[in-house]
Amino acid sequence: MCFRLQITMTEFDAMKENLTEYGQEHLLKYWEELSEDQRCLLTKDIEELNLEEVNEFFARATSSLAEENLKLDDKMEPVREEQYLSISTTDKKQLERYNEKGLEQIADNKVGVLLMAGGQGTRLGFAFPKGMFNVGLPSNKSLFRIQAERILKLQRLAHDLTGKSGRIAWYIMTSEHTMYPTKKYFEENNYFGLSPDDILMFEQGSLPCYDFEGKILLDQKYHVAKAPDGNGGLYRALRDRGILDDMERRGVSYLHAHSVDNILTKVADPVFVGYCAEQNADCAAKVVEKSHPNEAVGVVCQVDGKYQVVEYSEITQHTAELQKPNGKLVFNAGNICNHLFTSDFLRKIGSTFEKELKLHVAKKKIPFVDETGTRCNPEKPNGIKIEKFVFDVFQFAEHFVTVEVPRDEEFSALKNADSAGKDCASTARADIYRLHRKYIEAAGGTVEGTECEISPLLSYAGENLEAVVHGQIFSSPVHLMAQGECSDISNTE
Ligand code: UD2
Repeated sequence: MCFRLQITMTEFDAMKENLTEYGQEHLLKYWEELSEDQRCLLTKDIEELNLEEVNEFFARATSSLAEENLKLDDKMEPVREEQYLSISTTDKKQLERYNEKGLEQIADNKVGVLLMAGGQGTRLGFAFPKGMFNVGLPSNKSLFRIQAERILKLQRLAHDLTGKSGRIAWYIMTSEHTMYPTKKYFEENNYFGLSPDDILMFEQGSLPCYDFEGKILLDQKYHVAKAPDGNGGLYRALRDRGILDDMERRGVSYLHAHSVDNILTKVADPVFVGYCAEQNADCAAKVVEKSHPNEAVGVVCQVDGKYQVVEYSEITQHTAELQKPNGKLVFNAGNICNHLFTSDFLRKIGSTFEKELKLHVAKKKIPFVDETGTRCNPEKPNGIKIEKFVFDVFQFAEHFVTVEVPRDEEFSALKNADSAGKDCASTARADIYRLHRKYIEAAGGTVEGTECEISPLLSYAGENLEAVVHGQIFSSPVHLMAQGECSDISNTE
C-alpha cells in the first residue's frame, strides 16, 4: 500500500539531486520502468534514508573492518570484584533480601521489561518470530507465553509481599519482519492474561545494505535492501518511539532487557533488580561462567578501564586460557544478552551517546538487483550489513555491575534447528526438565522419569512448591500447573 498517489517531476528532480549529492543516484536507475505505485514505494524508502548519516555509517563501519584482527589482550582486565556478584557463592539470606527489594520495586510499578524480539532467527529455520516457537514441552507453551506467565507470576508475588498491585510494563521490540505476526499472536492469545495496556510493541530501526563500495543495494527495482539495525538499535528506538516517555509516565526506573530465545530467562528477575538498586548501578549485565576457554561467547571485562564485551575472536588463545589461583578462568564472564538499565541511563544514551555507538559490520550474501536489472541471489558475500550491539553502552555507565548466574538455572538459548544438536529445541526442553526436577526435589518431592515442567503461574523460580510436592512421587511426564490453569493451549499455539 502506497502513502501517495503520484510523485511529481519536481519531487523526482529534488530526490535525484539529493541522491546525486551523496553518490546514491543509482537507486533511481529503473525509475522509468516502474508503475506509479512502485515509484511511490521507492520514494518512501528513499525518503526514510538519512543519506548523510547512512554514508557516514558506511565510512565508520568499514574503517572498523581494518581493526578486525586486532587483539585486545594487553588492554584487558577482568571485572572488579566489588562490581561482581556471583549468585552461587552468595549467602541465601542476602539473595532473599535482594529478591524482596526487587519485588518491592515491582509493587511500586518501577520495573519494566524490554524484550529484544527483532531478530530474524535465520539459524532456527522458523518462519515466524522466534518468541512464537514451541519447543515441545508438555504444556506446548511458546517462548512468548512462558515469558508472559513469568511476568504475571511476579506481579502476584510482589502483591503477596507488599499488598500492592504493581504492574510490570512489557516493552517488546520488533522489526519490520516480526512486528505484524507478533502483534497478531498476542491478540489471538488474549495477551496471555496480561493487561494489553501494559504491553507496548514498537519497531526498531533498519539500515540499508551496501555493496563493498558503499553503494546502497536495491532489493527490488522499487525497494531498497534493508535490515534491522541490530539489538543495539533499541536505544534509538526507545527514544524515537516514545518508550522513554512512557517509562517516565509510569514511573519505571529499571528496565530489564533480554533476548527472546533463552527459555530459562528470569524475566524482570527481582534478585537482579534488587541487587542493582542496592548498588545504585545504572547499567548491568548477567553473565555465566564460560564452559571452557574456547567457548564462542563474548566476555564482559574492562578494556583500558572501561567495561565492554570482548568477542572471542578479539583475544589470543593464551589470554582465553589464563587462570586464577582457584583454577577459574581470568576472563570467565560469558555474556548472555541479559541486561539491566536505569531509565536515567537510557535517557543519557538516547540524548548523547547513541550516535557514538560502535558499528559492527557483517559481510553477507544480500539479494540484489544487478546492473542489467536482474534480481540475483548471490552465492558468496556481495555486500555488508551494519548492526549496533546492545552491550556497546557499558562504557558509558557510571556504575556498572555484573551478576554471574548459574548456567543450569538461567541460560539455555534457542539458536538452531535440532539437527545442530546444541542450543536447539531438544536442549531447551532438557534444560527445563532438569531445572524443574531440581526445584521439585529441593521442595521434598520425587520425580520418576525425565519429562518435568512446572508452570510459571505456579512457581517463578522454584518458590512455594513444598505444599504441592513435599513427600509426593511424580511420574513423567510431569506438568505441575497453578490452580484453575487450563492445560490445553495446543489449539491456539
Ligand atoms: C547474543 C549476544 C552475545 C551472546 C548471545 C547469547 C549481542 C549483540 N550478542 O548473540 O554476546 O550473549 O546472544 O545467546 O547481544 N535482536 C533484535 N534486533 C536485531 C538483532 C537481534 O531484537 O536487529 C534480538 C534477537 O531477537 C535476540 C537478541 O537480540 O533476542 C540476540 O540476537 P542474536 O540471536 O542475533 O544474537 P547472538 O546469538 O548472535
